[in-house]
Amino acid sequence: MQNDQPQTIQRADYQPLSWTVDTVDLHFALDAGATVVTNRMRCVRNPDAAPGPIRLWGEAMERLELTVDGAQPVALRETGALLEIDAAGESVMVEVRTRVDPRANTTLSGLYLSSGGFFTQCEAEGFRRITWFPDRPDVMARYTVTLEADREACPVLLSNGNLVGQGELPNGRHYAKWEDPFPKPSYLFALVAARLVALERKVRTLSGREVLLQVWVEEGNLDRCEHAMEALVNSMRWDEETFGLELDLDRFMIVAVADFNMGAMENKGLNIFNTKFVLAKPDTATDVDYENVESVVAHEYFHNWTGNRVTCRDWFQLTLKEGLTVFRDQQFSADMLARAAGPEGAASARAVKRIDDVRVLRAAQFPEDGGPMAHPIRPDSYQEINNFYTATVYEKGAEVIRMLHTLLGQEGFRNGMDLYFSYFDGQAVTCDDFVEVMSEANNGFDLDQFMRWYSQAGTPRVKASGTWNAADGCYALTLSQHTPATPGQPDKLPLVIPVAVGLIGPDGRDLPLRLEGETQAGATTRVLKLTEEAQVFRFIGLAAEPVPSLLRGFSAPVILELDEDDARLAFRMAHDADPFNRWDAAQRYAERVVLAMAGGASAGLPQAFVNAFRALLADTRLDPAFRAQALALPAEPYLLERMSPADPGALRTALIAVMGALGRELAGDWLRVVDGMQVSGPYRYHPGDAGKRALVNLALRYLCAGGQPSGLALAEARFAAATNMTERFGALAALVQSSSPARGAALLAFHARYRNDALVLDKWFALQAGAWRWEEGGEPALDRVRVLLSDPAFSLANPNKVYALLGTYFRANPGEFHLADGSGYAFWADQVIALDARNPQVAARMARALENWRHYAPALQARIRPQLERVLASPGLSPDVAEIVGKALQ
Ligand code: 0A1
Ligand code: ZN
Repeated sequence: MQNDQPQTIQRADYQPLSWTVDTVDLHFALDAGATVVTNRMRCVRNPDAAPGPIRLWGEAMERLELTVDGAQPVALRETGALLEIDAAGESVMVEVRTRVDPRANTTLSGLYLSSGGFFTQCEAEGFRRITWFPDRPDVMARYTVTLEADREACPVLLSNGNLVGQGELPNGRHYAKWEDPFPKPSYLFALVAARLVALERKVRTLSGREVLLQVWVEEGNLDRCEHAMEALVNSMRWDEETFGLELDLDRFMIVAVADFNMGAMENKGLNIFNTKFVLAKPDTATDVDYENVESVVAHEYFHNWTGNRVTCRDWFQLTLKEGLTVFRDQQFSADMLARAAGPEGAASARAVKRIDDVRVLRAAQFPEDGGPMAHPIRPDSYQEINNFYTATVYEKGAEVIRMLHTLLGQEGFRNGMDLYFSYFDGQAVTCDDFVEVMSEANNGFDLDQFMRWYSQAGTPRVKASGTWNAADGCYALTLSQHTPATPGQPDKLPLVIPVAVGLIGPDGRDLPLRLEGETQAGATTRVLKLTEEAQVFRFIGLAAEPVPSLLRGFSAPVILELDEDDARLAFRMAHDADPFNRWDAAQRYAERVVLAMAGGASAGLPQAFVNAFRALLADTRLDPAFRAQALALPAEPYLLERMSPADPGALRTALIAVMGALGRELAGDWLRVVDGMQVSGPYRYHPGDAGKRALVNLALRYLCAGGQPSGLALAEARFAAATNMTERFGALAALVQSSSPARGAALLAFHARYRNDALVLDKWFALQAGAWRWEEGGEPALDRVRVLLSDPAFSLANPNKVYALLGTYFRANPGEFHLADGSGYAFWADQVIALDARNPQVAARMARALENWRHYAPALQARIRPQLERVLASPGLSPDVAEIVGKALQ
C-alpha cells in the first residue's frame, strides 16, 4: 500500500513494450477458493520498440510455475507487481500457472464470485489479478479460453468469441472452449461460469449474416430481459444505418450480475452488466430505468467498434473510446426518442434528451472541473487509473466529440469515422490519431487549436454582451472567453468554441440572421466560432433591438455569462424557438430566485417568476416531457457549485421554501395536470407515455412539497392505486419528500411488497437516504441512514447498495450531509475507511463526495479537514482513496 509515497504515472513517459503477445491460451480450473489458471502465451519481440526484457504484471495471486520455452527462465527480476524476464530470439512461449482465490476477492476486479457464480472484470487493470501478463491496452492478442467447472453449480460456461468445444469431465465437472477470432487487449477479456438462463434472438446483420443474441440472467429474472434485448437489436440497426458498422461476431452475449462496480463492461462479445442496467419489467422498473437500460446496452454495444476494434494505446487516451462512445449512445437515444415522437414532436424529443445530458454534465462534471480532481479529458498524469473513469473523460469527452460533429457537420463527421476505421482497425491508438483523421477526411480542416480541448482542464466561461445601434439596424455581439486556473494549469489559452446563436424579435419570433459583409439574411440559428479571447459579431439589417439566444442546444461545454434581467428570462422562457434554451432560461430564472432566497436577499417568490412558471406549465402545446424538464428546479449539487461560499443548509431551506410556494401557488394548475394526463391501457415503455408520467410525478412532488391536505391525499391515493413502478415510486417519492404523516406507512408497504427484490430495495434505500427534513423536529437523514446500514437487506459488499444508501446520502442530500456539528463527516470517514478495506474503487467513489470541501463555508471546512486527514492517515489505505483525499488536502 502506497499512501505515503503515491506513484504518479505520466502520459509523457509512454514507451512501447519491447515484447508483446500474439496468442494466449488460457485454461481455468474454476474453484471458489482456489482457481488454477494456466496461461500459455506466445511473446513476440516488438520491432517498433527499444530492446528490453519481457514485462509482465501480476497482483493478488500465487505463482505456481513459470517457464519460458519449457524451461526455467535464466534471468527473472520481480519488483512489486512487475516481473521482467530476459529472453532471446524473436518469439518465445511463456507458460505461467497461478492460483487465485475468487471467494476472497472483494474488490470485484479480476475473478470474483457473485451469487455462487464466477465473473470477471478486467478494465482497467484486473487481468493482472488473474494471470501474469503485459496488461496494457496496446498489447492486442488472440485468445483461446478453456473453462472447467462443477456442472451443477456452474452449468453455463462463457467467454469471448465463439464456442468451439464442450464436454463432460470426471467428478461432476464439465468444460467449454472458446475462441475469439479478433485480437484484443487484456482488459476486454471476460469469463462467466454460473447458473443462468438466456433470452435468445436470432437476427440478420446488414450484410445478411445470421447472429445469435443472448441475454443471460438468473432464472427468476427471465421475464425482465425483453427490453434489453430490444435495445440491443435497435442498437445494432442504428450503428448499421448511422455509421455502416455491423456486428462482427456470430454471437453476442449480455450477462447480468448483481455485484458490479460500474454500470457495465464491453468485453468482446461478452458484455457483463450490472443487473440495474439489464433487468426491467413494469412492476419493478421506472420509465427512467427503461431509458437507462436502453442507453447502457447501446453504449456497450457501440464499444464493439469504438473501443474494441480500435482501442486505446494507453489509459491516458481513455476518452478516445469513452467520449466517442457516450456521444454515440446520446445520439442513438435522441434518435430513438425522435422516432417515437414522430415528425411533429421530434425536435422537442431531441431537446429533452439534450437537457438530460446537460443536467448530468452540470451536476457532475462542472464541480469536478472546479475542484482538486480537475483534469483535461485526456489527463497528463494519474496515480490510480480507476479514479479517472470520470464525468470529465466520459461526459465532457462526449461534448468535445459533439463540437467536432458541429464543426464538421454530419457528413464530414461520418467521413472522418470511416477513415478512422480504415486506418486504425485492429490497432491501439491515441486521441491525436482520431483528431488528425477527422481533419484529413475534411480537406485538412484545421483542428490544431481545437486540440486544446484535450489538454486544458476547467470549464470555460463565455461572457456575452450586446449593443444595439438603432440608427443602422446593427446588433453587435461581443463574446469573450476565459478558463479559470485548475491544479497544475495556472494559465489557459483560448479554445475553439462553437456558439450557436439566434436573435429573437420583439414579437417572439426568430429573425433571419445576416452578419456584416453578407449579402442576404439566412438561417435563424448560426454557429459562430469563438477562437480568440474576445470577438465581435455584427448582425445587420435588423428593424428593432433583438433578444439574443446564445449557446443554443448547448453547443459547447461552457458556462455562459450573460446579463439578462428577469423580464428577459421570462420572455425567453415563453418564446425562445430553441427548446433547449427555453429550458435553460427557466433554469437560470429558477437559479436566481433560489440563490437570492438562500442568500437572504428575498423572502418570498417573485410574482413574475410564478407567472412565468405557470405559463410554461399551462402551455399544452408543449410536450409533457419537456414541461417536466422545464419545471424541475436545477440540481442541488449544481446550485451549490454556483454559491460562494457554498452553504448547503441555507440552500436547502431555500429549496424547501421555493418548492413549497410553487406547490401552493400553483396548486390548481398542478391538480389539473394530474387530472388531465391520464395514460390509458396497461403499462408500456413509450417516451410519450413516459413524458406524461414524468409531469404527473413532478406535479405530485410540488403538491406534496406545498403540504396541503388535498395534494397529500392525492399522492396517497395514487400510491395505492398505481399499476406500475413509475407511478408507484413517483407517488412514494412525493410523499417521502413532504411532511405527510403517511410517509412511514407508505415506505413500509413498499418494503413489504418488494422485500425480495434487490433492485427495488435499492430505490427504497436511496429514497430514505435522500429525504429532506420538511418539518421542525423531523428525522435527520443521518439517523435513518445509520439504521438502514444494519438492515438485513443492506450490504457493504454490494456496490449498488452502497451507491443507493451512502452514495445518495453523501452526494445527493447535501442539506442533510453537511450538518453543522460535523457528524455527517465523521460518519463519511468511518464508511470510507470500512469500504476501502474491501473495495477500494467503491470507497474512492464515496471519498469523492468531499473533494470540493474548500467551496464550503469556513465553519464547515473546519469540520471537514480533520476527517479528510483521518482518512488519509488510515493504515493500509488504498492508492485509490489516497489519491482522492491526498489531492483534496493539497
Ligand atoms: N468501460 C466501461 C466502464 C467500466 C470501467 C471500469 C470498470 O471497472 C473498473 C468497469 C466498467 C464502460 O464505459 O461502459
Ligand atoms: Zn464506455
